Amino acid sequence: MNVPKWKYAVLLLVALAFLPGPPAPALGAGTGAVKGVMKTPWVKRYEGLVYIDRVEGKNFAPPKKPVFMGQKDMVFKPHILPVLKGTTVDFTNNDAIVHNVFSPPGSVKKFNLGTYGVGVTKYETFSELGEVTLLCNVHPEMLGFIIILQNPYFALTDKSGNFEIKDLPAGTYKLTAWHEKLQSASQQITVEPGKTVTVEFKDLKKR
Ligand SMILES: [Cu+2]
Repeated sequence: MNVPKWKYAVLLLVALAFLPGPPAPALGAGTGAVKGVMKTPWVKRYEGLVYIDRVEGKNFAPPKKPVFMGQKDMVFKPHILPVLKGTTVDFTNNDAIVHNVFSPPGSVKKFNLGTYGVGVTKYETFSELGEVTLLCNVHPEMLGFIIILQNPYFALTDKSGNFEIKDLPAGTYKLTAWHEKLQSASQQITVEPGKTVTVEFKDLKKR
């Protein structure tokens, strides 16, 4: 019997189509972590922020709902708010007195919400990467920060400067340490699947 070669090829393809595929990857496969410490006494008073500058080829959608930046007892809460680019922040005045939230020059977004009373809601959307300082025209002691980021891979430090970013897709990244009292510093890291890279930020210079 003389079977044409192409018929064997078709049979092979049909057979391959019915073979079980590779097992589905376990949750979190292809991801690693980075942990470390920001070595500065400042972290006892104000937390630092460590983040991945950029994850290439990915677009991270901001949350659909506004993220809250409260004002309570003349303090911005949270003190530092990291958000994804495009996030709308809700500046509802949940204090017992009026506030006038604004950002000074040097912030990536300049805005002034005017003086507004208890329970009044004001919104602002942040579409540019970088740092926004929050001040209040009524209370000079009020200070807060919004840091606008490209991706959700960031972590605030604890009071000892420790941080950990988990579930990071494997790859090489620029990792940046931010602190309100210090100049930012960056280093390159390579994240491998299932592994944790350890880094240290030290000798950070005062702003
Ligand atoms: Cu105020």
